[in-house]
This record gives sequence, C-alpha cells and structure tokens, in this order.
Amino acid sequence: MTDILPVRVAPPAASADPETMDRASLQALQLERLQWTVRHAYENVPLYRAKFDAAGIAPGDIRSLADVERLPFTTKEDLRGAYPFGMFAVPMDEVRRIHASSGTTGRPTVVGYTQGDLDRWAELIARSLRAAGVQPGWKVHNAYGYGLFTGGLGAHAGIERLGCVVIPVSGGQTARQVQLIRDFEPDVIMCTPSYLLTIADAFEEQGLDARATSLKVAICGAEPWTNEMRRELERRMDLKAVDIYGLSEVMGPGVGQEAVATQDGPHIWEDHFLPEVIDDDLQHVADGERGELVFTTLTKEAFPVIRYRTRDLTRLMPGSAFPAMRRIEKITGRNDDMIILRGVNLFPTQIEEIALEIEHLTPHFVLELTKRGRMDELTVKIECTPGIERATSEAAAQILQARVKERIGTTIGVEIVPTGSLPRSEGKYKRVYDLRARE
Ligand code: DLL
Repeated sequence: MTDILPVRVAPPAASADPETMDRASLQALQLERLQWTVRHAYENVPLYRAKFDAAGIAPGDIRSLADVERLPFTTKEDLRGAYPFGMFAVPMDEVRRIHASSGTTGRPTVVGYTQGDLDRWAELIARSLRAAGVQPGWKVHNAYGYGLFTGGLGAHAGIERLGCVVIPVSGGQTARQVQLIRDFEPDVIMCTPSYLLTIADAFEEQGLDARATSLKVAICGAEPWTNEMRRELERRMDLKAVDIYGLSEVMGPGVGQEAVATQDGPHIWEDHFLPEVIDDDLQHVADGERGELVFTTLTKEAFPVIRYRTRDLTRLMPGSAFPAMRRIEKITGRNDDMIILRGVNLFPTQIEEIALEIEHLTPHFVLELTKRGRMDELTVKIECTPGIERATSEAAAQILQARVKERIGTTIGVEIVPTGSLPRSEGKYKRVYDLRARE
C-alpha cells in the first residue's frame, strides 16, 4: 500500500475460504484488513482522523490485532453528530444504498454501502443461511421490514445470493402472512422472534395448526430473545429456530449467525468484523467474560466503524460449528434496556425466561415502571393461556413473583391481563413502558 491513497481502495481479499481456514490464517487476514480499515477511515473520515490525532495514534501504529485496543471508541452519539452522511468514507457517487436505524430517540443513524459492501453483505447472509441449514432452491418467507430498516432488504439480497426463492412479504398484515405461508409453502421464515409468536397465535386463532405448515427453519433476530422463547416457538411451530445477529451501524443482519447443528449462540463472521468485549471502565476483557460488545469492521468501504460500542451485553466464546470464528452468547440484553429497580439490575429477558418456565403463563407480557412516592415499582402485565380458571392464573402469577424475588432479588407486581389485550408484535417488540415521568 502506498502512502498516497486513491480515494477508495477495496479491502484485501481472502486467499482461502474463511469458513474453513484455521484461526492463525484468519487472524493474519484480520490484521491485514484491520490495517486497511484504519488507514481508510483515517484518510477519508474527518471524525476518525481527529479522534486518532487526539489519541496520538496513526494508522502505521497498528502492527498487531492487539493494537486495536489503542484506538478510540466510536459511539452512537458520534454517528448521530455526523448526521446524515458525515461518516461516509467514500464519495456519494460510490454509494449504492442507504439505510437508517430509527433508534428510540433523536435523529436516525444513517449508514451507506458501496457495491462491494452490498456484495459482501449478500455473501454473509448467504453464509448465514447455509449455517442455518438452508439449501439452495428453498423458499424463504422474508417478514423482516423492508425499507430503511436493514432487516428486509439485507436478508433479501442474501436469500437470492444463496440461490433460494425469496418471498418479500415484509412485516405486518399478519392475516396475509398466514395466508401466504399456507399458499406458498415456504421452507424458511425470517422475522423477529416476537413477530413469529404473533404469527403462531394468528394460526391458532384461525383454528389452524401452526405445527402443520411447510416451515422447517425460522431465522430470528433483531431483538433479544431467550432459549425459553426458542423452545416455545419450536414447540408451537414444529421447526428449528436459530439466532441471527446484526446491527445497522456495523452492516445489518448477518454480522453473526447461529448454526442449526449446534444452536449455541451466533458465530461472529470474524473475517469481516473484529469483536471485542469491554467492561464498565471501557477496558477490554478476556474471552469468556461478560461485558459490552464492540466491533471494528474489517471490509466496509462506505461506512467503516472503529471500535463501535454496540451496548449489547454478551461474552465471546470459542467457535463450535465454525471452529476458527468465535461465538457470542445469545444476547439477552442491552445496557440501555436494563431496568434498575431499587438498585437491582433487571432485563426484560430475565422475566421472559422465568415466565416461560411456569405453566399457564405466555410470552405475551409487558413491563410497566411506575413510581409510588419515591419508590420505583415494576409491574409485569402478562397473559395466561386461554380458558384457565382464575385461581390457576393467580397461582401462576404468584409463582412468577416468587421466582423473580428468589433469582433476581427484587419484588415486582404481577397482573394477569385478558388474553389478546396486550399489543402484538409486528417487528421489534416494545416490552418496557416507563410511566414514571408522568406521575
Ligand atoms: O436489527 C439488524 C437485524 C435485522 C438483525 C434482522 C437481525 C435480523 P438495528 O435495527 O440497527 O439492526 O438494531 C440492532 O438489535 O444492537 C441488538 O441490540 C438487537 N439485535 C439484533 N439482532 C439480535 C439478536 C438490526 N439476534 C440491535 N439477539 C442490536 C439480540 C439483537 N439482539
């Protein structure tokens, strides 16, 4: 690489198949690509140049993978501050697609892709589908939302790339989803886990057997879900449910994928993304320890990110189905959806896990935070399986309350609400309602 770079250069190509290469070869490829990315970001994105200069680090200082720790972090606020296109590393005429992540507050984060980025993304989705057991020629019902969200169009291109038939349904209109699943007989469904639950319910509400569909595999992600939810979906729909992970800022779906053979957490596609986990003091922790997941992209041209703080909480584990690539433990929370209730940390997925162990309770629940005097209170509003006696549902509510106290160490209220009264998911499900400010 010369010192005077052209405006855009493609990332270094892999010399062998990354899916089967050994870890040492993978790490050599990662280092080469890391060096390319850092230089590319420094040369072409003013914010990275300013941050690196302030930290006293130059692209040439990255000599080993461990040197990534010397680089400054990037946050969602950095990306928002550069709204809309300030973090793009290529001229606009090189950009072929834009997506945006709405987030819950403020401006969206806008991301861009070159043709090369779109090709690599399609390849990674195709790889993810293969890991999920999908075979060329299969029909894939894609119920991730199409539009600025990366889920729909991101998955779409990869489904085609693998040689499958894509059914681009997008999210919502649940009755139509049911109809299309019955009529088109897809092998695979892609949607959020909470939306799959809505679809399963819709089958049953119409008196149809959700276990009798043609679906063999569900590729679910875009929101935290538990292994208990997986079992519920598998039981109710008679299919294998696997976890797909990703985020817009890093690419979109397909940053990592769980293998159907092992169902033990998503493998991170490490030839394209360098993962790290950090603690509360922003220090890198050893593999196996829990903390916040951080990514540096290794092949992104239009939108490279350096040490991007995802807010997702997990730990890195050795590879299984893909031995050279590390896995993450199923993500069950983000540090911004953690509820701190009278000093005790609690995630909605912990409630999901406990509720689904208890007979007669369903995964249909929301959490309401209120204030009584100066005390915060949390109430779980949850639906029971239809048709049970009041005394049975009250007993189930008491068990939930007792188990939360025992395992999480805090007292919550539980209110059984009528079947069908809670909002149903059409994509990413909103579980927490914070009503404290209103009181
Ligand atoms: O949700 C990309 C995606 C689409 C992933 C479809 C998988 C399937 P964002 O809207 O930017 O992108 O949201 C990213 O969603 O930081 C996690 O908090 C959460 N998330 C995504 N996948 C999973 C997963 C897409 N498998 C944010 N498990 C991430 C848990 C997930 N959380």
